[in-house]
Amino acid sequence: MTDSPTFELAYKAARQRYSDLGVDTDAALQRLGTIPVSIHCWQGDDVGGFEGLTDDIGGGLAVTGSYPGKARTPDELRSDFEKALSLIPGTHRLNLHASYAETGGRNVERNELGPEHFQGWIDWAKDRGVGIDFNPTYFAHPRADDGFTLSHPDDGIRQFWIEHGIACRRIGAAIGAALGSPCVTNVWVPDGMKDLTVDRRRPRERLAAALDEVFAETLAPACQLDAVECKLFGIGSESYVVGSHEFYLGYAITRQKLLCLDAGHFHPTEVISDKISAVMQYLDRLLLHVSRGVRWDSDHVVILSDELQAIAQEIVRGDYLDRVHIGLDFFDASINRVAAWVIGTRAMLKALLLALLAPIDLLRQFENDGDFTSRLVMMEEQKSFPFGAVWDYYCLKSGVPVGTDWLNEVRLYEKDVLLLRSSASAPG
Ligand code: RNT
Ligand code: ZN
Repeated sequence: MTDSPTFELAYKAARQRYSDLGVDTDAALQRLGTIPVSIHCWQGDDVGGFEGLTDDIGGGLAVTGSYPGKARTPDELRSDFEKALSLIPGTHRLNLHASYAETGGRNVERNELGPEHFQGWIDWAKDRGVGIDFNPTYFAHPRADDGFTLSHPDDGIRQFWIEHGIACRRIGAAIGAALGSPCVTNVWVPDGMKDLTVDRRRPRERLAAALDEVFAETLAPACQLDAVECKLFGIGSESYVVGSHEFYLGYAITRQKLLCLDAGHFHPTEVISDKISAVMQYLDRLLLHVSRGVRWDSDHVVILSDELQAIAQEIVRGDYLDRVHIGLDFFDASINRVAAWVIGTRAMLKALLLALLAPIDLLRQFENDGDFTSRLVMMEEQKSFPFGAVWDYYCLKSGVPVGTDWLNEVRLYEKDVLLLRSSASAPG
């Protein structure tokens, strides 16, 4: 087994290699430690939530796999999430959906939800020093069954969903106030059509008007920030999505909202990394749903892919770390769910570290000089720089397992906790 002094030694050598390129590894690690990743609660229970309204999550979302041990209660979910946090370096946030309300067994309509239904989450977060972000839930509900919510042609149904949005912003504000850190409340609606539609205009007019009602109340940005998330298509909304990219880009700019870019919500060869510096010309803040689409918006667990590295590079190189909120959005039920959180979040942090370690001054100089040969050589050579030694050292210093050691802890947790969860032992 590699011991701590060996990791320290490896780091020392790596620090020297990087400093030869003008890169300060200590500064990079210090910066990395200040970047929160908003980790989505819904990887822990296959986007189930605790309302029990439907078996099907709807909304054109699909979670595949039946790995044992999914969280069935808020306490189980919090315990699993804490296990994941203990294996991830840094201080991060929880991204919560309205469908994870704790109503004490009572049926509370979504338009009647209040901060009191999230007190358990708030107390827990306060205790552990994590921030919370929030999302109204516009799916997994009988009134979302026909695929329309905020743009629904029926006034009553539309009004119900408007009230849900209003309620969720107030919950977000209460969360932000309680935790002393702004809660980003992100609106995503599934609204769209499976087949060709003859009226693309009116649903969009209704959506814009409904959103204006949702956002009518002024809430302190120190507590609550609004985001809107676009999408290209979903299952059952292949031909038309009301809240498309152009729709929400225009909405976010004109209403001064955050735009949410989900990595899986564009054409398969389109990447969000290239969109960051474009939309940031016009927006104050951006929210990312870092995901991994495989052929479609499949929400695979995030890995250290080229695109993930490009996303991190764009955030770092554009100097956007204080204006871009990094959230994760994936759900895979075919592997251990705690491991999925750890894999995805560690990958995100690795990508950020790689970006922080790039000899960007040198690369910029090559580019400005028109020396594209040196630029390409440096980009390639830096790939085999001892990044791993810096990452290992960061994990060591952060008090989390180095390398694959974290999996042993997940395996133990699986044996002692997750595998004991079966339908027979469902808590009352
Ligand atoms: C759906 C959106 C949305 C959801 C979550 C659960 O395509 O990406 O962000 O994944 O709200
Ligand atoms: Zn998303």
